Amino acid sequence: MLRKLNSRLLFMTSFSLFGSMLLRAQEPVDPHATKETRAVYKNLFRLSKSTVLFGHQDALAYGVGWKDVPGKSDIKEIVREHPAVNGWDIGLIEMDSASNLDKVSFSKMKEYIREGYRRGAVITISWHLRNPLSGGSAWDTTKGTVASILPGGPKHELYKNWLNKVAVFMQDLKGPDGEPIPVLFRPFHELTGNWFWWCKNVCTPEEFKKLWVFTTDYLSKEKKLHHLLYVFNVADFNSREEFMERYPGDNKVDMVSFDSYQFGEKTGRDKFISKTRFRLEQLCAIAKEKNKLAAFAETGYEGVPDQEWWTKTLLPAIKGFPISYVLVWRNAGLIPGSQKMHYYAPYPGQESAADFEKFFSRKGIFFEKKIQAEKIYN
Ligand code: BMA
Repeated sequence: MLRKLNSRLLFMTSFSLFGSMLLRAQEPVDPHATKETRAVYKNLFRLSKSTVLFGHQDALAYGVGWKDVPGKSDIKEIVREHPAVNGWDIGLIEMDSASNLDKVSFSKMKEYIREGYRRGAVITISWHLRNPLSGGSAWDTTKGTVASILPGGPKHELYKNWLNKVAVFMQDLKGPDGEPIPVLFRPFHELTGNWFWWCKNVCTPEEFKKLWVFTTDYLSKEKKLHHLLYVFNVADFNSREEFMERYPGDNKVDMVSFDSYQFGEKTGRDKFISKTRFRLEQLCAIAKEKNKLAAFAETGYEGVPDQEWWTKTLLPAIKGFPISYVLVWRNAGLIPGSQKMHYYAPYPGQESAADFEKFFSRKGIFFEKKIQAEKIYN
Protein backbone atom coordinates (compact mmCIF):
# COMPACT_ATOMS: atom_id res chain seq x y z
CA MET A 1 0.00 0.00 0.00
CA LEU A 2 2.77 2.36 1.10
CA ARG A 3 4.83 1.32 -1.89
CA LYS A 4 1.90 2.04 -4.11
CA LEU A 5 1.46 5.43 -2.49
CA ASN A 6 5.18 6.16 -2.85
CA SER A 7 5.25 5.30 -6.50
CA ARG A 8 2.15 7.38 -6.99
CA LEU A 9 3.79 10.30 -5.25
CA LEU A 10 6.91 9.79 -7.32
CA PHE A 11 4.82 9.75 -10.44
CA MET A 12 3.00 12.90 -9.39
CA THR A 13 6.17 14.80 -8.50
CA SER A 14 7.94 13.80 -11.67
CA PHE A 15 4.84 14.67 -13.61
CA SER A 16 4.61 18.13 -12.07
CA LEU A 17 8.38 18.59 -12.43
CA PHE A 18 8.05 17.67 -16.06
CA GLY A 19 5.05 19.99 -16.33
CA SER A 20 6.89 22.93 -14.86
CA MET A 21 9.90 22.17 -17.06
CA LEU A 22 7.58 22.38 -20.00
CA LEU A 23 6.17 25.61 -18.66
CA ARG A 24 9.63 27.01 -18.15
CA ALA A 25 10.84 26.02 -21.61
CA GLN A 26 10.54 29.54 -22.95
CA GLU A 27 12.66 29.28 -26.05
CA PRO A 28 11.99 30.64 -29.53
CA VAL A 29 10.96 28.05 -32.13
CA ASP A 30 14.24 28.55 -33.99
CA PRO A 31 16.69 26.33 -32.09
CA HIS A 32 19.55 28.52 -33.34
CA ALA A 33 17.99 31.82 -32.22
CA THR A 34 20.68 34.32 -31.26
CA LYS A 35 21.46 35.24 -27.68
CA GLU A 36 19.66 38.58 -27.92
CA THR A 37 16.64 36.96 -29.57
CA ARG A 38 16.36 34.42 -26.78
CA ALA A 39 16.78 37.19 -24.24
CA VAL A 40 14.04 39.40 -25.65
CA TYR A 41 11.75 36.39 -25.92
CA LYS A 42 12.23 35.49 -22.25
CA ASN A 43 12.00 39.07 -21.10
CA LEU A 44 8.76 39.61 -22.95
CA PHE A 45 7.33 36.58 -21.14
CA ARG A 46 8.43 37.97 -17.81
CA LEU A 47 7.17 41.47 -18.53
CA SER A 48 3.81 40.41 -19.93
CA LYS A 49 2.72 39.24 -16.47
CA SER A 50 2.53 42.79 -15.20
CA THR A 51 3.04 45.22 -18.06
CA VAL A 52 1.97 46.09 -21.57
CA LEU A 53 4.38 47.84 -23.92
CA PHE A 54 2.95 50.64 -26.03
CA GLY A 55 3.82 50.58 -29.72
CA HIS A 56 3.30 52.82 -32.73
CA GLN A 57 3.77 52.11 -36.44
CA ASP A 58 6.36 54.24 -38.26
CA ALA A 59 6.68 56.43 -35.14
CA LEU A 60 10.20 57.72 -35.83
CA ALA A 61 9.83 58.33 -39.56
CA TYR A 62 6.92 60.77 -39.72
CA GLY A 63 3.81 62.06 -38.00
CA VAL A 64 0.95 64.42 -38.63
CA GLY A 65 2.42 67.34 -40.58
CA TRP A 66 6.12 66.31 -40.50
CA LYS A 67 8.58 63.81 -41.91
CA ASP A 68 12.18 62.76 -41.19
CA VAL A 69 12.96 64.99 -38.23
CA PRO A 70 15.79 63.33 -36.26
CA GLY A 71 14.76 62.35 -32.73
CA LYS A 72 11.10 63.23 -33.23
CA SER A 73 7.91 61.22 -32.89
CA ASP A 74 4.32 62.38 -32.35
CA ILE A 75 4.23 60.31 -29.17
CA LYS A 76 7.37 61.96 -27.86
CA GLU A 77 5.90 65.39 -28.53
CA ILE A 78 3.14 64.52 -26.06
CA VAL A 79 4.82 62.44 -23.35
CA ARG A 80 8.55 63.21 -23.91
CA GLU A 81 9.29 59.57 -24.68
CA HIS A 82 9.17 57.43 -27.77
CA PRO A 83 7.00 54.30 -27.79
CA ALA A 84 8.42 51.03 -26.41
CA VAL A 85 7.58 49.10 -29.58
CA ASN A 86 8.50 50.37 -33.04
CA GLY A 87 6.45 48.87 -35.86
CA TRP A 88 7.67 48.96 -39.50
CA ASP A 89 6.50 47.56 -42.81
CA ILE A 90 8.74 46.32 -45.62
CA GLY A 91 6.13 46.24 -48.40
CA LEU A 92 7.84 46.92 -51.78
CA ILE A 93 11.20 45.54 -50.66
CA GLU A 94 10.37 42.70 -53.05
CA MET A 95 10.32 45.21 -55.94
CA ASP A 96 13.79 46.60 -55.16
CA SER A 97 12.09 49.88 -54.37
CA ALA A 98 14.08 52.46 -52.40
CA SER A 99 11.08 53.15 -50.15
CA ASN A 100 8.24 51.11 -48.74
CA LEU A 101 4.59 51.40 -49.76
CA ASP A 102 4.14 54.34 -47.40
CA LYS A 103 7.22 56.16 -48.73
CA VAL A 104 9.56 55.39 -45.85
CA SER A 105 13.01 54.92 -47.35
CA PHE A 106 14.46 51.52 -46.52
CA SER A 107 17.85 52.95 -45.68
CA LYS A 108 16.28 55.35 -43.19
CA MET A 109 14.08 52.59 -41.84
CA LYS A 110 17.20 50.56 -41.04
CA GLU A 111 18.64 53.56 -39.23
CA TYR A 112 15.45 54.03 -37.22
CA ILE A 113 15.45 50.35 -36.34
CA ARG A 114 19.06 50.51 -35.14
CA GLU A 115 18.23 53.64 -33.18
CA GLY A 116 15.19 52.01 -31.55
CA TYR A 117 17.23 48.94 -30.66
CA ARG A 118 19.99 51.04 -29.09
CA ARG A 119 17.34 52.62 -26.91
CA GLY A 120 16.13 49.17 -25.88
CA ALA A 121 12.84 49.20 -27.79
CA VAL A 122 11.15 46.17 -29.34
CA ILE A 123 11.11 46.02 -33.16
CA THR A 124 8.27 44.45 -35.11
CA ILE A 125 8.00 44.19 -38.90
CA SER A 126 5.05 43.40 -41.16
CA TRP A 127 5.15 42.95 -44.94
CA HIS A 128 2.45 44.22 -47.30
CA LEU A 129 4.02 42.32 -50.19
CA ARG A 130 2.60 42.67 -53.67
CA ASN A 131 0.68 39.92 -55.39
CA PRO A 132 3.30 37.66 -57.02
CA LEU A 133 0.79 36.08 -59.39
CA SER A 134 -1.12 39.06 -60.76
CA GLY A 135 1.45 41.78 -60.18
CA GLY A 136 -1.16 43.76 -58.24
CA SER A 137 -0.90 45.09 -54.70
CA ALA A 138 -1.19 43.16 -51.43
CA TRP A 139 -4.91 43.93 -51.63
CA ASP A 140 -5.28 42.16 -54.99
CA THR A 141 -7.16 39.02 -53.98
CA THR A 142 -6.65 37.04 -57.19
CA LYS A 143 -7.54 33.44 -56.36
CA GLY A 144 -4.78 30.86 -56.48
CA THR A 145 -1.96 33.24 -55.55
CA VAL A 146 -0.87 31.29 -52.48
CA ALA A 147 -0.90 28.00 -54.40
CA SER A 148 1.18 29.60 -57.16
CA ILE A 149 4.11 30.39 -54.85
CA LEU A 150 4.26 27.09 -52.97
CA PRO A 151 7.00 24.61 -53.95
CA GLY A 152 6.15 23.32 -57.42
CA GLY A 153 3.98 26.37 -58.21
CA PRO A 154 4.69 28.63 -61.22
CA LYS A 155 5.66 31.60 -59.02
CA HIS A 156 7.70 29.70 -56.46
CA GLU A 157 11.07 30.88 -57.76
CA LEU A 158 9.83 34.46 -57.85
CA TYR A 159 8.66 34.15 -54.25
CA LYS A 160 12.05 32.78 -53.17
CA ASN A 161 13.67 35.71 -54.90
CA TRP A 162 11.46 38.04 -52.85
CA LEU A 163 12.37 36.22 -49.66
CA ASN A 164 16.05 36.63 -50.54
CA LYS A 165 15.49 40.39 -50.55
CA VAL A 166 13.75 40.22 -47.19
CA ALA A 167 16.73 38.26 -45.88
CA VAL A 168 19.20 40.88 -47.12
CA PHE A 169 17.22 43.59 -45.34
CA MET A 170 16.99 41.59 -42.12
CA GLN A 171 20.70 40.72 -42.22
CA ASP A 172 21.53 44.38 -42.38
CA LEU A 173 19.88 45.06 -39.02
CA LYS A 174 22.84 44.98 -36.70
CA GLY A 175 23.52 46.41 -33.26
CA PRO A 176 26.65 48.27 -32.10
CA ASP A 177 28.67 45.06 -31.68
CA GLY A 178 27.56 43.61 -34.98
CA GLU A 179 24.90 41.45 -33.31
CA PRO A 180 21.70 40.91 -35.32
CA ILE A 181 18.80 42.99 -34.00
CA PRO A 182 15.91 40.72 -32.93
CA VAL A 183 12.75 41.31 -34.93
CA LEU A 184 9.19 40.20 -34.24
CA PHE A 185 8.36 39.31 -37.83
CA ARG A 186 4.62 39.29 -38.59
CA PRO A 187 4.22 38.06 -42.15
CA PHE A 188 0.83 37.37 -43.76
CA HIS A 189 -0.95 39.42 -41.15
CA GLU A 190 -4.75 39.57 -40.74
CA LEU A 191 -4.96 36.21 -42.44
CA THR A 192 -8.58 35.65 -41.37
CA GLY A 193 -9.71 38.76 -43.24
CA ASN A 194 -10.77 38.92 -46.89
CA TRP A 195 -8.66 41.81 -48.20
CA PHE A 196 -5.16 40.40 -48.85
CA TRP A 197 -4.20 37.66 -51.31
CA TRP A 198 -3.19 35.40 -48.38
CA CYS A 199 -6.56 35.85 -46.60
CA LYS A 200 -8.96 33.05 -45.86
CA ASN A 201 -11.38 33.74 -48.70
CA VAL A 202 -8.74 32.99 -51.34
CA CYS A 203 -6.66 30.10 -50.01
CA THR A 204 -7.33 26.91 -48.09
CA PRO A 205 -6.07 26.33 -44.53
CA GLU A 206 -3.64 23.73 -45.90
CA GLU A 207 -2.24 26.16 -48.46
CA PHE A 208 -1.84 28.85 -45.85
CA LYS A 209 -0.05 26.54 -43.43
CA LYS A 210 2.27 25.36 -46.19
CA LEU A 211 3.06 28.95 -47.07
CA TRP A 212 3.87 29.76 -43.46
CA VAL A 213 6.03 26.68 -42.95
CA PHE A 214 7.89 27.20 -46.21
CA THR A 215 8.52 30.88 -45.46
CA THR A 216 9.74 30.48 -41.89
CA ASP A 217 11.87 27.43 -42.77
CA TYR A 218 13.37 29.22 -45.76
CA LEU A 219 14.35 32.26 -43.70
CA SER A 220 15.75 30.30 -40.78
CA LYS A 221 17.25 27.22 -42.45
CA GLU A 222 18.13 28.38 -45.96
CA LYS A 223 18.97 32.03 -45.27
CA LYS A 224 20.19 31.30 -41.74
CA LEU A 225 18.38 34.19 -40.13
CA HIS A 226 18.33 33.47 -36.42
CA HIS A 227 17.13 36.79 -35.08
CA LEU A 228 13.46 36.53 -36.07
CA LEU A 229 10.57 35.70 -33.78
CA TYR A 230 7.51 34.64 -35.75
CA VAL A 231 4.22 36.38 -35.00
CA PHE A 232 1.01 34.68 -36.11
CA ASN A 233 -1.64 37.34 -36.65
CA VAL A 234 -5.34 37.16 -37.44
CA ALA A 235 -7.88 39.92 -38.02
CA ASP A 236 -11.09 40.25 -35.99
CA PHE A 237 -12.11 36.72 -35.03
CA ASN A 238 -15.10 35.33 -33.23
CA SER A 239 -14.07 31.95 -31.92
CA ARG A 240 -11.12 29.85 -30.94
CA GLU A 241 -11.84 27.59 -33.93
CA GLU A 242 -11.58 30.53 -36.29
CA PHE A 243 -8.29 31.56 -34.71
CA MET A 244 -6.82 28.07 -34.90
CA GLU A 245 -8.06 27.02 -38.33
CA ARG A 246 -4.90 28.21 -40.10
CA TYR A 247 -2.42 28.00 -37.21
CA PRO A 248 0.68 26.33 -38.66
CA GLY A 249 1.86 24.53 -35.53
CA ASP A 250 3.48 25.13 -32.17
CA ASN A 251 6.96 24.68 -33.59
CA LYS A 252 6.42 27.45 -36.17
CA VAL A 253 5.07 30.32 -34.09
CA ASP A 254 6.58 32.38 -31.24
CA MET A 255 3.77 34.82 -30.64
CA VAL A 256 0.02 34.80 -31.27
CA SER A 257 -1.83 38.03 -31.97
CA PHE A 258 -4.74 39.75 -33.65
CA ASP A 259 -5.62 43.16 -35.12
CA SER A 260 -8.86 44.97 -34.40
CA TYR A 261 -9.95 48.59 -34.76
CA GLN A 262 -12.77 50.73 -33.48
CA PHE A 263 -14.93 52.19 -36.24
CA GLY A 264 -17.86 54.56 -36.40
CA GLU A 265 -19.33 56.64 -33.61
CA LYS A 266 -17.63 56.99 -30.27
CA THR A 267 -20.77 55.47 -28.77
CA GLY A 268 -19.31 52.25 -30.16
CA ARG A 269 -16.98 52.28 -27.14
CA ASP A 270 -18.73 49.55 -25.13
CA LYS A 271 -19.01 47.28 -28.12
CA PHE A 272 -15.31 47.70 -28.90
CA ILE A 273 -14.36 47.00 -25.28
CA SER A 274 -16.47 43.88 -24.94
CA LYS A 275 -15.43 42.45 -28.32
CA THR A 276 -11.78 43.13 -27.61
CA ARG A 277 -11.96 41.57 -24.15
CA PHE A 278 -13.64 38.49 -25.58
CA ARG A 279 -10.87 38.16 -28.18
CA LEU A 280 -8.10 38.79 -25.68
CA GLU A 281 -9.56 36.09 -23.47
CA GLN A 282 -9.44 33.60 -26.33
CA LEU A 283 -6.00 34.75 -27.40
CA CYS A 284 -4.48 34.58 -23.92
CA ALA A 285 -5.98 31.15 -23.28
CA ILE A 286 -4.38 29.85 -26.49
CA ALA A 287 -1.07 31.53 -25.66
CA LYS A 288 -1.05 30.06 -22.17
CA GLU A 289 -1.89 26.58 -23.31
CA LYS A 290 0.76 26.66 -26.04
CA ASN A 291 3.30 28.60 -24.00
CA LYS A 292 3.49 31.43 -26.54
CA LEU A 293 3.73 35.17 -26.25
CA ALA A 294 0.60 37.18 -27.01
CA ALA A 295 0.03 40.66 -28.42
CA PHE A 296 -2.66 43.06 -29.59
CA ALA A 297 -0.63 43.69 -32.72
CA GLU A 298 -2.66 46.51 -34.31
CA THR A 299 -5.45 48.67 -33.06
CA GLY A 300 -6.74 52.22 -33.00
CA TYR A 301 -9.61 54.51 -33.80
CA GLU A 302 -8.85 56.54 -36.90
CA GLY A 303 -8.46 60.21 -36.05
CA VAL A 304 -9.01 59.33 -32.35
CA PRO A 305 -12.32 61.28 -32.32
CA ASP A 306 -12.86 60.58 -28.63
CA GLN A 307 -11.15 62.77 -26.03
CA GLU A 308 -10.84 59.92 -23.57
CA TRP A 309 -10.19 57.03 -25.90
CA TRP A 310 -6.97 55.99 -24.15
CA THR A 311 -8.23 55.66 -20.59
CA LYS A 312 -11.91 55.00 -21.25
CA THR A 313 -11.67 52.62 -24.18
CA LEU A 314 -8.22 51.18 -24.82
CA LEU A 315 -7.26 50.72 -21.18
CA PRO A 316 -10.49 48.98 -20.09
CA ALA A 317 -10.26 46.84 -23.23
CA ILE A 318 -6.80 45.45 -22.43
CA LYS A 319 -6.70 45.64 -18.63
CA GLY A 320 -5.66 42.48 -16.86
CA PHE A 321 -4.54 40.50 -19.91
CA PRO A 322 -0.97 39.15 -20.07
CA ILE A 323 -0.13 40.57 -23.48
CA SER A 324 3.33 41.80 -24.45
CA TYR A 325 2.26 44.88 -26.31
CA VAL A 326 -0.46 46.93 -27.92
CA LEU A 327 0.40 48.88 -31.08
CA VAL A 328 -1.56 51.64 -32.78
CA TRP A 329 -1.26 52.18 -36.51
CA ARG A 330 0.53 54.96 -38.37
CA ASN A 331 0.15 58.74 -38.18
CA ALA A 332 0.02 59.41 -41.89
CA GLY A 333 -1.77 62.76 -41.52
CA LEU A 334 -3.51 64.06 -44.61
CA ILE A 335 -3.63 61.36 -47.29
CA PRO A 336 -2.29 62.94 -50.50
CA GLY A 337 -4.97 63.69 -53.03
CA SER A 338 -7.78 63.45 -50.48
CA GLN A 339 -9.23 65.47 -47.62
CA LYS A 340 -8.90 62.47 -45.37
CA MET A 341 -6.83 62.48 -42.19
CA HIS A 342 -5.32 59.09 -41.36
CA TYR A 343 -3.75 58.74 -37.90
CA TYR A 344 -4.11 56.67 -34.72
CA ALA A 345 -1.90 58.36 -32.13
CA PRO A 346 -2.30 61.88 -30.77
CA TYR A 347 -0.04 64.78 -31.73
CA PRO A 348 0.20 68.20 -30.06
CA GLY A 349 -3.23 69.81 -30.10
CA GLN A 350 -5.06 66.61 -31.01
CA GLU A 351 -8.20 66.21 -28.92
CA SER A 352 -7.12 63.05 -27.08
CA ALA A 353 -3.61 64.31 -26.18
CA ALA A 354 -4.36 65.08 -22.51
CA ASP A 355 -5.95 61.70 -21.99
CA PHE A 356 -2.94 60.06 -23.66
CA GLU A 357 -0.73 61.57 -20.95
CA LYS A 358 -2.92 59.90 -18.33
CA PHE A 359 -2.62 56.61 -20.20
CA PHE A 360 1.15 57.09 -20.35
CA SER A 361 1.45 57.50 -16.59
CA ARG A 362 -0.42 54.29 -15.73
CA LYS A 363 1.84 51.91 -13.85
CA GLY A 364 1.70 48.87 -16.10
CA ILE A 365 2.02 50.75 -19.39
CA PHE A 366 5.57 50.90 -20.75
CA PHE A 367 7.11 53.50 -22.99
CA GLU A 368 10.74 53.99 -23.91
CA LYS A 369 12.29 54.72 -20.52
CA LYS A 370 10.74 51.81 -18.69
CA ILE A 371 11.61 49.34 -21.43
CA GLN A 372 15.14 50.71 -21.58
CA ALA A 373 15.54 50.09 -17.85
CA GLU A 374 14.57 46.44 -18.35
CA LYS A 375 17.51 45.77 -20.69
CA ILE A 376 15.48 43.20 -22.58
CA TYR A 377 18.33 42.21 -24.92
CA ASN A 378 20.64 41.14 -22.09
C1 BMA B 1 -3.11 50.65 -44.06
C2 BMA B 1 -3.15 52.15 -44.31
C3 BMA B 1 -2.49 52.38 -45.64
C4 BMA B 1 -1.08 51.79 -45.63
C5 BMA B 1 -1.08 50.35 -45.19
C6 BMA B 1 0.31 49.79 -45.02
O1 BMA B 1 -3.78 50.32 -42.89
O2 BMA B 1 -2.45 52.82 -43.29
O3 BMA B 1 -2.43 53.77 -45.88
O4 BMA B 1 -0.51 51.90 -46.89
O5 BMA B 1 -1.76 50.22 -43.96
O6 BMA B 1 1.05 50.46 -44.04
